[in-house]
Amino acid sequence: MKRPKEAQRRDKAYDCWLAYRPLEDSMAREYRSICARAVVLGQSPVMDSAIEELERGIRGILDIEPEISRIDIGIRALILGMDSDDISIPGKDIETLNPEGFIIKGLRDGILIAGKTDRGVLYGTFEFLRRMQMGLSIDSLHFAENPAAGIRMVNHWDNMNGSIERGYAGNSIFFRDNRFISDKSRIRDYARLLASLGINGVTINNVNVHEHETRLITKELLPEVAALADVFRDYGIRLYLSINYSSPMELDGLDTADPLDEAVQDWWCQKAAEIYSYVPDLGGFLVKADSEFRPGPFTYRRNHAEGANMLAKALEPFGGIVIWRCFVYNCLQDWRDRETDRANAAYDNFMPLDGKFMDNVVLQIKNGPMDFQVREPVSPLFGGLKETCQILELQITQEYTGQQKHVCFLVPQWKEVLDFETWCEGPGSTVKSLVCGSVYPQKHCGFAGVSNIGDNANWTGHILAQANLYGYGRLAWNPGLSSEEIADEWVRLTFSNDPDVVETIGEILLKSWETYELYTSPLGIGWMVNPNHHYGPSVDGYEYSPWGTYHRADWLGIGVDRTVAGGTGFAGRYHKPNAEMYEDMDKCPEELLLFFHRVEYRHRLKSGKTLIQHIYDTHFEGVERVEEFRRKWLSLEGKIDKERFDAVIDKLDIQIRDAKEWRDVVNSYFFRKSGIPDEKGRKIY
Ligand code: GCV
Repeated sequence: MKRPKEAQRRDKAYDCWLAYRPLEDSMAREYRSICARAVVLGQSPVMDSAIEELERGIRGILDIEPEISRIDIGIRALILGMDSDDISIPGKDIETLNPEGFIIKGLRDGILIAGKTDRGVLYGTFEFLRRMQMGLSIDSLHFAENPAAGIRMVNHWDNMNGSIERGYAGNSIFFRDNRFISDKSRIRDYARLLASLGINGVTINNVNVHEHETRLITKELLPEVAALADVFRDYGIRLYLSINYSSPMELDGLDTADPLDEAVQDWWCQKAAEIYSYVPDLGGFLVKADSEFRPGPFTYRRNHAEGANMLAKALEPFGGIVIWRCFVYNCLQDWRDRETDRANAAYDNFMPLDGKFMDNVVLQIKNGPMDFQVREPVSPLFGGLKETCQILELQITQEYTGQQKHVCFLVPQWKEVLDFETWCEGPGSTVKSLVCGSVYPQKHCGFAGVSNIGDNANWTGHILAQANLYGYGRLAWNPGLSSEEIADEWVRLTFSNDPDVVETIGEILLKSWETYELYTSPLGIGWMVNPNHHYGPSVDGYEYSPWGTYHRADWLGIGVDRTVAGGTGFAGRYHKPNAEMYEDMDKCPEELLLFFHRVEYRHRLKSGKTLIQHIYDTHFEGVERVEEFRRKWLSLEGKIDKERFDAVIDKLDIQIRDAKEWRDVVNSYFFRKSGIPDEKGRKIY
């Protein structure tokens, strides 16, 4: 039975990293002397959100009620200031800020939190509260920060019937029964959570836009879209809509959606004017076209630049952008065909179009060339595209990484992607610098993350999965943060500053992705999941299917030859020296060996083990590590509240059971294929 809303609100985990717990007295004393008074210079709804947050934070962390005043009367205080014609912020550091940056610094009479805009002040306020909650010394509060990139958005795959595609934490917080949910209080709480990380954009509906969602851009539903945009606007977040490329046909009976057809172009121009009359600051459209049965320009023999530019022209007068996904591949492949390689698809579709997109079109590129697997190489479009606005798409929701039943902290995976050296302009051309626009400066750059939240009382199903949303937001703000720093912050804010808690949960988080990889699909080959829902092992689940996701295991070996010399040529899509590294089996990083090469079971890896023995060993080790997570978690009993303590144990029990299933299915499969026994004589079925 669903719990009533109020009970959900009282769930210990509901406040996530914004719970604002009392700080130990020794640390609190120093802060109290400043935070008893706050002077607010500047007025706007976003400033109001900052004040409300500040009051809430000070009340919770310091147990005092701050006095808020609108004039600086020169007594010791916290000063929140938005730079404007009437308010001048002291010092030169304000000049170093971009419109979303902030400074925090000590003044003779207190602490100043300032930005050039109200959003800067809001982000600065959250940062101040974060540091205070972590018990950092007040003397350390002297710094300026700018976000690394302009687009920092979250994509929801929510459907209007309330379901969420690949959602593992309940139903949508926006929609129910093909209507908008009228109580916006939970959405407001969500906007706070996002703003606390510096997220500034949100698409509310699934990229697979079905019948009801197609109507989001009609008069009937635009007032509701506008009401939602109002909630997010107060937290500096712009709303975006996923649209159906065939809207002119589906909504108004046009006989084509051809982007070069004048009637279609006019239709979109008028539609844009109508949409912006309801939501004047709509961020724009997100488009999945010609992918997994969604309509797109290919139907009319037009390319994706023609398709995207047509929409971009319609949005341009209103300052809107078109975010166009590169997840375009043939999902009706013949598994017998060894030449077509899904890994090549996005690159082959989009590279020839580099430089042909308008500057309000942004290509959204998944981190890997396949589809959010536990391990993939980086998409070669990063470093390939030089003249096109681009953002990196990461999947926060754990579709292929344990579906929020397994702990799998994805920040270490994302860090590997961000730190990947593409060599497109020599050393330093990392994915991080590309998506932050410092290698090929473009008008737009940044990040999109597929949301992992739902209406579950704790938002994410598994409490430890909150760390993925937190980590995504922090990396989108500053991709230079390390996994360790992010884990440390999250644990301190969410649970406690107690060193045992910080160390134990930090260790579980930081080892969890590697652990998940150990007991699932080996060495970069991916998939091996049950079709459709994608949970649990089925080694041949997609092997004889049209989806282009094969491992090609037989009695001798496994892996896909993607070399230029004898395979599908994917390795050659990278710049040197990456192309050479992937091409050569001896140089290829072993964690990606089976992605790039076909390897015999008796082949010896660098560890000296054969491939088959590696598969057996890692699958046994993966389960042992999850059992160790459980033991470690038990050591925290009494140090964290019982509600969250028990909830995580329940999830770890499920993870142990299902990791064993993975271990036994995968090991048995390869034992039966190869006939080679485990050297250690362990039980294989
Ligand atoms: C929203 C994968 C998922 C689909 C998802 C698609 C996409 O294929 O399984 O559910 O569709 O990616 O990213 O568009």
